[in-house]
Amino acid sequence: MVRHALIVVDVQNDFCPGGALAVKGGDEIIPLLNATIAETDHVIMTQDWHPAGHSSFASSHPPKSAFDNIMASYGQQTLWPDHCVQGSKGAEIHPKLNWKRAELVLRKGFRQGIDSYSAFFENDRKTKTGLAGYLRDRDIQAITLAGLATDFCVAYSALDAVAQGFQTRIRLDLTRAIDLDGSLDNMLNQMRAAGVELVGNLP
Ligand code: VGL
Ligand code: ZN
Repeated sequence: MVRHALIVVDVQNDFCPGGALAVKGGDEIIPLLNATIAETDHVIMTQDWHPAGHSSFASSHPPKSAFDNIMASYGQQTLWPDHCVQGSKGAEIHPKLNWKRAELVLRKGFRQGIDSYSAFFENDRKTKTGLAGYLRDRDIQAITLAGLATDFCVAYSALDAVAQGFQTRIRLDLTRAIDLDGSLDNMLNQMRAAGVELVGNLP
């Protein structure tokens, strides 16, 4: 029997309508996500968790604006509105999500100078979050990814998961995208090429 976990990425207030970095329809996925959580043995959630003044915030790089790019020490970095600040309401997991069954809540993006889209490696592509080791220690070989946003944190996590040898599926119907400058098509193509199984459809 292949042991399997559902990884619910960043379903936090700030990524839902009304939040600081709202993903269109971000909260629409919650009812079906809850039904899926209820029938899954092992549930892991991630939580984007930035210190105030984080280096991924446009406000830390005047006169830059949100959605501009900068060259960070580790490469290109998109700048975002201030979001998911540690301890804020916006950083909380959405109250309608059934978070109680989460066996692990993995926080990421907590280092001042590095962003982390992926649940496995930070944006320098070297710093590990520890998730691969956790999954291996628990004999989990297959994962399904859902959550926000399809083309950033979910896609980066999926690409790292296959590269780490996990059997990896993404439930597109349980994600919603930011779609910045073609990022959705670009990441869907990269995931297909890498061997991520794409299941379901975006609206
Ligand atoms: C995310 C941009 C910045 C995400 C997080 O969860 O997809 N996107 N921080
Ligand atoms: Zn973030």
